[in-house]
Amino acid sequence: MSIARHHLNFIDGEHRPARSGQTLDVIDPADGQVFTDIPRSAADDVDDAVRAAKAAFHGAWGRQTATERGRVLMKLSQAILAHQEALAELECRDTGKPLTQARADIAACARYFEYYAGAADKLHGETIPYTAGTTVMAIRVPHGVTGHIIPWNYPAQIFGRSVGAALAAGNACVVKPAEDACLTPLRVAALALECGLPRGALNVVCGLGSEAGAALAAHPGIAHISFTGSTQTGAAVAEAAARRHIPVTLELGGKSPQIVFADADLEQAIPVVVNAIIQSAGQTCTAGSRVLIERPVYGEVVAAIAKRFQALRVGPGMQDLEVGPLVNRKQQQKVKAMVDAAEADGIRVAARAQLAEGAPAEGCYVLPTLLAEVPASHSIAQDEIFGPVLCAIAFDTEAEAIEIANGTDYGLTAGVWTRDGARQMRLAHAIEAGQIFINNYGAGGGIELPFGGMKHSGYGREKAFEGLRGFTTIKTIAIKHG
Ligand code: TXE
Repeated sequence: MSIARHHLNFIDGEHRPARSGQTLDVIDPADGQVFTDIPRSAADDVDDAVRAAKAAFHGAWGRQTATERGRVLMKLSQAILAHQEALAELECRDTGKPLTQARADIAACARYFEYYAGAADKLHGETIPYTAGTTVMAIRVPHGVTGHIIPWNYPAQIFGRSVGAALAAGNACVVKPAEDACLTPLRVAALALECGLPRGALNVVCGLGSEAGAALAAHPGIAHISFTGSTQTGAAVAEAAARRHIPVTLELGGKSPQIVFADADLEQAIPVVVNAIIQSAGQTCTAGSRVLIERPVYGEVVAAIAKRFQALRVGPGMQDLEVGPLVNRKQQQKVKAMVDAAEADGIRVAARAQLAEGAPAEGCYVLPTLLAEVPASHSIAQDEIFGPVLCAIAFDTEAEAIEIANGTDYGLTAGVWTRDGARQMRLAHAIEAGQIFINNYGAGGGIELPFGGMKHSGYGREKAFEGLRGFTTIKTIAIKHG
C-alpha cells in the first residue's frame, strides 16, 4: 500500500493544513527515513477544532439519541474492520510495531467502538428516595467538548478507547495525537464521517505537544481532558486543567512487577513474562518490566527467560518478526543510555537478542536485554525504561516480594504467578496497582475491564463501563410536587 506523502488535520469534517502552513516530518522507525509529513498545528488550529466540536455538540450530534449514537459507532466499528489491513500497515509504518501486533491493535480499536456502541443507550441515571412530595433524579449528561491527548505507542487502540467512550456518552471530541503517530487516528476520524458521524463531532489536530497539545489542554472550550502519556507531561496537563477547574483522566507510566513464586507453573509463566516486556518493543504502559523471582527457582527462571530472549528476532515491523524498532531516535537513545548506565554500574546482562539480517542500520532498534541480579533500588529497576529491557530481581519471602513490588513511584499493573490460592488473594490486596493479574498478564486486552493507575501511574479509569461514566457528569433534578 502506498502511504500519502502529506497528511492534513481533520477539522469540521474536512482535511485541512495548519493555518501557518507549517509541517512536521514523520520518520519510519524501521529505517529512519522520512515517509510522510503532518501539519504543525498551533493554538489557532486547535481553536478551529474546538469551535467545530462545540457547534456539533449544540447541533446535529447533540440532537441524536443515545441509540442513534450507538448505531453510528457500530457502523464505524465495522468500517474499521473492513479496512483492517490498510490501517494495520499505517500503524506498522508509523509506530514500528510488527504487523501482527498492529493488526491486533486495529481489531481492538474496532472492538472499543463496538463495545461503546452497545453501551451508549444503557447508561442510566438513578432516582433517589427523598422527602415526601419531592422526586429526585440524578441524570448522566456528557461534559460537552472533550480533549484527548494520546501517545504514540498504541495510537489506534487509545483513540478507540477514549474517543469511543466519549462519543457514546454524547460528547464531541478534539484529539491531539502524538507527533510520531497520527496516521490511524486521522484515518479513523475520516471513516467516522463516512459512517454518518456529523461533521465537527470528531476532530483530529496534529502537532507538537508543547504547541498543539498545550493549546488543547489550556483551551477554555474544553470541558474534560483525557491524557495518556508520560508522568511529567500528565502533571502539566493536570495543572492546565486545574486552572480551569475541569476534570482530567490521567493514564501515565508504570514499572510493573511480574512476581514468580517457586510453586508457579513455570512452563505457563515464562512465555507470558517474556511477552509482557516485548509487546510493542516494551513501549507499553503496562509492560512487565521487573520480574521478581523467588530464590529457589531464580537461576532456572532467569536461564529460561534468557533462552527465549536470545531467540527473539528484531527487525522492521513490515517483516513481522517478534520485535520491531522503537518509535523514534529519541526513545532509542534514551533506552540505550539507561541500559549503558546500568551496565557501567556493574549490572549483569544475562541475555541480549540479535538484529535480524538485513534490518536497516539506521532503524531505531534496541535489542531486547535481560538484566540479572538487579538491586531493587537501582534506577534501572525504579524508572520507566519504555523499551524491551527486563530487570530480574530475586526475593526470599512473600513480604519481601510485596515490598519490592510496591517500592516504586508507580502503581499500574502487577502479575502474580503462584498455585497457592490464599497467597493469590493476599497479594491481590497488598499490591498497590490498578490491575492485578493472577497466573496471567493482561487478561488478553480486556476492553471490558476497568483500567487505570494508582500513585504516579495516574487516576481515573478508562475501558469498560467505568470509562463511559468518566465521560459524563451528574445533574441532579429535584421536583417538588406536593
Ligand atoms: O511522552 P509525552 P513522550 C513515557 C515513556 C516515554 C516517555 C516520553 O516513558 O519514554 O513517556 O515520551 C503530548 N501539553 N510514555 O515524550 O510528552 C505529546 O504530543 C500537552 C508513557 O513522547 O507524555 C503526545 O501527544 N500535551 C506512555 C502525548 O502528550 C503534550 C505513552 C504524550 O507525550 C505536552 C508515551 C504538553 N506540554 C510515553 N507535551 C503511556 N502511559 O503509555 C507533550 N504532549
